[in-house]
Amino acid sequence: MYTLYGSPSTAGTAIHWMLLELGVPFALQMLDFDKGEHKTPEYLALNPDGVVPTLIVDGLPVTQMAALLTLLAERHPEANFAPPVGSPERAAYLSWSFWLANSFQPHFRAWFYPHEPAGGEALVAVQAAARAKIEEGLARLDAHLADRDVIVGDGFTTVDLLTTILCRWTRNMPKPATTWPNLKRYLDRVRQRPALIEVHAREGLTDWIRG
Ligand SMILES: N[C@@H](CCC(=O)N[C@@H](CS)C(=O)NCC(=O)O)C(=O)O
Repeated sequence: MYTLYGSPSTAGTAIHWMLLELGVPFALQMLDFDKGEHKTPEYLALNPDGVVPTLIVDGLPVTQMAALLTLLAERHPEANFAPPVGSPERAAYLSWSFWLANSFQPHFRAWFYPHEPAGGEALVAVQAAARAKIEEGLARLDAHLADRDVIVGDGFTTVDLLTTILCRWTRNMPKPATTWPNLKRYLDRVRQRPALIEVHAREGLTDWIRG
């Protein structure tokens, strides 16, 4: 039994979605950011960064959205959410996972929390730079998807799940991911997945899922 600490429409949503895809039992602790529930000493003992998600796995807290997706894919190999170790697609799977988490995702942190790198100054400049890097990344994903239905191999993997969640975060940005035609085609297909529709319903999210 897993316990997920999340909050609606966050990186926690990715793990919530993955757990629903897998159909495994889990308990859900939704933290109220407005009440600072992610900054209490009890929660900081689980996740020292004071962010979501945190997943309790076999009694121990595990953090980082991308790591958790890969871990869950490994723990439930029958669901085929990651190419097996040693398979031809494994290198591309790891490369895209790390690019999304290490190179692409941090620009979203800068976009949504521009005071962190700027220290309260130059918020506009930080957001402009973050926007440019996010749009550059979206263009790369769009080009990659020109002749493909998924990011890696032939089946839906955690790389697609991560890509979709990050694209969702652009929905209120000046140039959302759906502006790019290949990405739109891809996201329109992913948005039909029952578990993604279900996680929107469970987190009370009504925007974006219907296009
Ligand atoms: N690198 C972390 C980032 C997680 C993250 O930034 N989570 C955001 C929500 S999407 C959060 O908890 N923000 C609350 C805060 O920073 O106070 C991960 O991938 O898990």
